[in-house]
Amino acid sequence: MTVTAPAPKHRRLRTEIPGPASRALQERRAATVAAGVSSVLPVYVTSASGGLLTDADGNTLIDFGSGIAVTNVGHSAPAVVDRVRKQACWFTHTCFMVTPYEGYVEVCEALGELTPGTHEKRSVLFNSGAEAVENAVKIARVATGRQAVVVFDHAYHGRTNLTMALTAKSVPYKHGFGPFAPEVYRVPGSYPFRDGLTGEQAAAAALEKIEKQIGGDQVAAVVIEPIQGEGGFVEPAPGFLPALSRWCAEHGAVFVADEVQTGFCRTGDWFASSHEDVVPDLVATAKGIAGGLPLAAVTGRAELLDAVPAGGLGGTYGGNPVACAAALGSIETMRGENLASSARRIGEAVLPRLRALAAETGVIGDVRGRGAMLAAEFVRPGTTEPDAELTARVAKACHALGVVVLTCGTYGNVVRLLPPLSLSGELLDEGLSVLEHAVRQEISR
Ligand code: PLZ
Repeated sequence: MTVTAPAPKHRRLRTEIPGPASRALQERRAATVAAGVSSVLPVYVTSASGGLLTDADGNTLIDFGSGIAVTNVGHSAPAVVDRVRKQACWFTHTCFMVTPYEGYVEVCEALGELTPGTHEKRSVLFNSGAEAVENAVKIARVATGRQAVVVFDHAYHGRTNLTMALTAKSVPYKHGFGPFAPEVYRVPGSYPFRDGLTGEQAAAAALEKIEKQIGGDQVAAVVIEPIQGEGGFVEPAPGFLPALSRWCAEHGAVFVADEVQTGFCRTGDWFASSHEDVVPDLVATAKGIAGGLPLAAVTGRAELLDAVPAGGLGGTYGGNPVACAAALGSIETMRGENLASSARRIGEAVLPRLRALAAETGVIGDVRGRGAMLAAEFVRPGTTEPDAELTARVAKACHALGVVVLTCGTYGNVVRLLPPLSLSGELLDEGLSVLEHAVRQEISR
């Protein structure tokens, strides 16, 4: 069967957003889908390509979210589609823990090459980012024989019991879901816009807490997002990550980089840790790894991963062959099209425009980000007081005009941009114009 998917080239609104067909689906959904799972913008998607989502009413919307930093190579990259199609014809599953297959090994080989550092590495595959982070902690505990895990303010690491404990924000991620896993310690991170500290100062504050409240010889792992994602696209001040990484090396603790959102060319490099030449002991990856199929990994020092005895790591679907095929197609696309440089070009186009918008309007206190992981933090003019209400209105106005933007941040006051790295300059420009219009419109209300 040959399937040809629609490939529109322009944003086009045929109805209000969401339109009648999406609204009808939303009604059906309410009667059957749990209320606990919500959607940012309930337009029901029928196809997606070239950075455009087409919905059930025939509207086409510019995608500045990439399904939360997943479709870095686009929604249906040819190399991903071809390899998935072929793999699905040959076999969909055997379970790597029962009878293995080459795709899993190939993905681990690629991860060993692409993640920072030239030391001997091993990888293990899972289904989701939370599972990867949780397993990184399991590995660190076995390898060190210690239990304490250090995490940071504004951190997001997932929704399983252990990763909820690692995540900072209560509502909506943790509220009512306790008790949480023990031996998790939270310390301040580095949030230059809000703490005004240099990277060295912020690291000293965090390390003092760790040494006084836990003890350097008790720490199994320090788990950190090199740029925080859900917590507000917070880029630590230079020097912060290297200082933590050095401290881990000196104290026998495992430095775990959660690159679930920052990985796979998103920040203009294969991994955000490389920006300051940090070489994590373990790297957790997911999202962008497989062009939209569920796959995740822990990659790191051979002696750490191999410390867990056979049978200690795994799962029925971890490293599913179709997901591995998608990952190989996605990595091939990133390499072939040099998507890291595309991400840098996106950043270079977007940052000056966001800065100009900040200067013009006074409602954006900080513009930040790297590559195609970009953000504007909304505040009341002249202060650092978060303006979540304006942020929500701006996002809503963008949605109504056919541009999918996401918000984030502990205070809900950050608009984040995560376009597919393959997005055309024309659509990027158009989406940004819509965002600028939305901000001007909402502040003049
Ligand atoms: N670590 C850094 O960003 C997922 C979650 C959205 P999963 N971020 C989006 C939501 O509301 O659930 C994420 C992340 C970082 C871990 C995760 C978890 O990855 O694949 O969602 O489990």
